[in-house]
Amino acid sequence: MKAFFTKTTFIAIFLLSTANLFAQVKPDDKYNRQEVMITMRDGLKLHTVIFTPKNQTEKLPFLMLRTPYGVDKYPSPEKQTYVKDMAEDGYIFIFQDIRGRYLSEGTFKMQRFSRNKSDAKSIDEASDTYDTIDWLLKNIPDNNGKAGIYGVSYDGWTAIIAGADPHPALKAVSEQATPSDMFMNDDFHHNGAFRLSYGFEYSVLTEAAKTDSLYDFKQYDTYDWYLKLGPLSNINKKYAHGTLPTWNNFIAHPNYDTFWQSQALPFRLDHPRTAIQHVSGWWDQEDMVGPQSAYKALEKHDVNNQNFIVLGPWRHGGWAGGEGKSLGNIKFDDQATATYFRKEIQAKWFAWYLKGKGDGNFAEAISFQTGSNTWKNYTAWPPKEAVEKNIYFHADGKLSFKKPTDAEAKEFDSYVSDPSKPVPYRTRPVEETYGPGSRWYTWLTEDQRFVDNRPDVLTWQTDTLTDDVTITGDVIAKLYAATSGSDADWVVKLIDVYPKEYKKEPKMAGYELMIADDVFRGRFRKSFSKPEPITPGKVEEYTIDLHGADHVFKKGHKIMVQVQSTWFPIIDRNPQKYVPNIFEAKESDYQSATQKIYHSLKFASSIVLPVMQ
Ligand code: PG9
Repeated sequence: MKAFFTKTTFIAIFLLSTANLFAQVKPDDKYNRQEVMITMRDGLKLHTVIFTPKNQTEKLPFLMLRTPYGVDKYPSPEKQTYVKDMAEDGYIFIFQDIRGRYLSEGTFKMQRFSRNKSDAKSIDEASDTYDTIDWLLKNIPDNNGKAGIYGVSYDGWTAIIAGADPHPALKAVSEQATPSDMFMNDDFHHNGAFRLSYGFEYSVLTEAAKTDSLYDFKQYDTYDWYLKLGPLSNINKKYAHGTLPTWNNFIAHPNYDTFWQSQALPFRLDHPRTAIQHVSGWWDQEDMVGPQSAYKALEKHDVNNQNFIVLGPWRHGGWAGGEGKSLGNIKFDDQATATYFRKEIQAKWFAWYLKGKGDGNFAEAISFQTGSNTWKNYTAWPPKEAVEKNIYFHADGKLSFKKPTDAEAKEFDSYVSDPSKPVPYRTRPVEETYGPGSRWYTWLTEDQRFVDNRPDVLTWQTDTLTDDVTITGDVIAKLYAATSGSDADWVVKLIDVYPKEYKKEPKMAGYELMIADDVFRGRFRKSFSKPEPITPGKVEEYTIDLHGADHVFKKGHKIMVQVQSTWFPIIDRNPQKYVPNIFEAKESDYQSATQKIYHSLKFASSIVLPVMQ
């Protein structure tokens, strides 16, 4: 394992102004810095950095971030792009290393979430936040008795968990890209399909050492490494040797059992106990769904209207740094979407809930609609105005809002899926996730033409659109499919195809941009807890949640759907022969299979689109 700054470096470079990256205290800093070890209820101490304004003239709230990625190098808050706007307004900033990471004591446990409340000494991330706030209120003078918490991803998760069981002084939580359910979506699995490269590399990142570490692949293109790995059991046999608790949990819990369910936010959250803002990126390569599903879970019980959602054209954490005028090759008409979020949404929201500043008028859902590139306010998410419309697959690669008839030329299209030649999920080289030069951050915006001619990827597309088609809300694929094997993965991608000639930006002509996509592991079609083999040759219906979108397919563009059965190495290879636990599959279990996607009157595969009228 290579131990050096990895995710921390990435986050630091991204969030902080680079000139001040490793500066701790500078004469021109607007904040004083102190470092303390705060004692938790079980006696263990957490490393905490506290910044107070040098010329504080009023009592101020605390604004906290709790992270596994190391806080020691954070510069004065006005020099951190992410919180600069709030720093200029004045808060007492608290940055804390969570248990077992960097300079805090104790042992790290992935998403430590449910203490035994009958034991006064029992701890989790919520109790650690509670104890920290309690200490701050008593020990840091000139506070106004209120606290807020924010953060991206793991730090978003520590924020939402703090809010699920809050200290009474915790009034506002901005969870940004929290994972919500690690079996159904987010970092470790999607619909039961295992996120191999992320699952392995993140286990190493956080569990191989107390500080971030990268696995040393000794080669640049990890596609080859993962392919040569063979069956998943080789990770422990050859490399990890049982030392990574999270990897061991993947093996021990191949199905949606209580291990996964009891940590999933929809099972844990009841009603909002503080004001809460959820922030999600349309092209978040790690936790796009988490905030949407957490918002949904809380919204059912939001009697005091304190649950809000913000959706934007961002990658994972893209709103926290940079301007947000583009993502990968996609441009947003020169609009600084990330700057806007930080100044007009995040800063105003905290100012209202922690200081009573502003008018307190926040839309229920704020979304940057892609395609039209406009900010929208909605009174509900998904908005009630959207109407479900199926767009159907047809013979000859056609896609249309008309249902297939009996007179279609053929009932299905087929391809051979060979696990020894899996479709890369992004263009090679597939750099290690957080390694140097990695293009991981924008892969969801890559031009899908790179797989167009593969024989194991099927494509359907509409004629050129004569009017805009706006979709706002949840997108669902209804696939009727059969396999010659006894298990199969189904990857479905909804794509915006740019015109062949595109004067606005000539090099984007013909670009194939994914708008919604996901994978479904066939064994879970009836139950995620009790997988079942597929009967070879039998047509089955698969309902695949492709999640939210707010996008305009513009007049002159086309709508495309691609279907494939491998997406490697982000998703592990399905052996395509049913085995009880894929983590224990043998090399000989991996076999080719013929996949058929139906588009007949009886088996009319389609995508259900939330079309705005
Ligand atoms: N996506 C990362 C993560 C969060 C929570 C658990 C595991 C991974 C992150 O960016 O923090």
